[in-house]
Amino acid sequence: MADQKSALITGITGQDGSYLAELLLEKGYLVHGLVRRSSTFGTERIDHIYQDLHANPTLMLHYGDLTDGQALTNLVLDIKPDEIYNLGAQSHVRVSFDQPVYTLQTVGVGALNVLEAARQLQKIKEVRVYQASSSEMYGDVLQTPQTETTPFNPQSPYACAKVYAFHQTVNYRESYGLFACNGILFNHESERRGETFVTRKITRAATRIKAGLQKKLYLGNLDAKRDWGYAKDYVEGMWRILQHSEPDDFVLATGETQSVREFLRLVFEQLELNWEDYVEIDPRYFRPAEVELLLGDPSKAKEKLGWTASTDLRELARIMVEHDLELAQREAHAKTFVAGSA
Ligand code: NDP
Ligand code: GDR
Repeated sequence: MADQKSALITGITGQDGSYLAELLLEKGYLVHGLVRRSSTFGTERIDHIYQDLHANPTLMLHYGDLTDGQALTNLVLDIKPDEIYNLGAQSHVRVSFDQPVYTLQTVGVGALNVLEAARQLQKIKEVRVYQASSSEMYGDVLQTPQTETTPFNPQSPYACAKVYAFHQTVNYRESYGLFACNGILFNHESERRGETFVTRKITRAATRIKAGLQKKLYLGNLDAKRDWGYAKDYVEGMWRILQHSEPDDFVLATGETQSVREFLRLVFEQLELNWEDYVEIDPRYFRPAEVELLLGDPSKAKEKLGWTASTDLRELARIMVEHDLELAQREAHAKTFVAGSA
């Protein structure tokens, strides 16, 4: 198809990358994904859309790493995508305190490598770049709610690296006329969320407790407040950002904020359990510096992109609990089966 659009997604094996790949395939794109070589496949989130390489696929995976700029540029010049979505990152805030330099390399230098590759491609054809910026950049917030003009005040190596990537994205737009955009996304979760992020940690543990597989859940700061949405809604927003008539930066958020404690209550209540009977605080999950409150103002995205988050926290909790309960029940069944046959 001569007019078929193509896109490259870094971080395609992650939560957002997998939903974005599905969305772009539905829209008729030819989708390329960057995957890291590992001793295991690590493609669980995209296995259901994987296509046989020998059957004219619309999804193609390429080995690469954001820290290898030369290989990234070679790939981009080879596949010549119309759009690049840079979602790859060491994305765990707590872990970034343990691995600050590596986090900067993937999040900061990685984004710069993507921009450089796009700048080379731009000499041949127009390309649009989406940078996965984060509400973590607001850190110890200087203004509430946070908008596109709220100053950044990062509180972790991860957030500092994202601030660097944000400014480089604006810099490439202004210096080279690159169609480069930041989506400043507030927390978004799903049944595909990594299991060490707090929402999924809670839904996995609560459902395993319900199924008799676990007794306790250890957590850190329950008072932190986040603006939590559903990842599926947010990848639609990413796509809209790149379809806009001009390159710009947008906040994507729900406009509501809730504490970790409130999310706990919602999840355990759906399972007819009292969270206070199961949750204990373990200081190892505290962070050297904490972001206490995030609340986004998504007005600009609503006005210019027609985008709004359509899933509230109760519904998000319901979706995640339903998914994880089935997982826990399967796990419990497998255990009984093994015990029974021993
Ligand atoms: P995940 O942690 O689920 O996915 C991260 C992806 O990045 C994975 O595919 C991972 O590959 C890949 N990756 C990690 N390091 C490298 C590297 N060196 N080279 C290439 N790929 C790499 O993150 P999410 O899907 O939740 O988030 C997507 C992006 O959006 C991230 O940049 C994140 O920082 C940002 N963000 C996320 C928000 C959220 O609430 N989810 C909010 C705001 C921003 P592998 O599978 O091999 O580990
Ligand atoms: P966050 O997400 O740091 O906001 O970054 P996370 O779910 O890790 O933490 C949210 C809040 O919950 C508190 N918390 C705990 N967090 C974890 N992970 N584990 C615990 O046991 C625990 N107990 C309490 C945290 O202290 C924090 O306040 C996510 C990532 O997806 C980033 O990549 C993204 O940029 C931001 O969201 C927006």
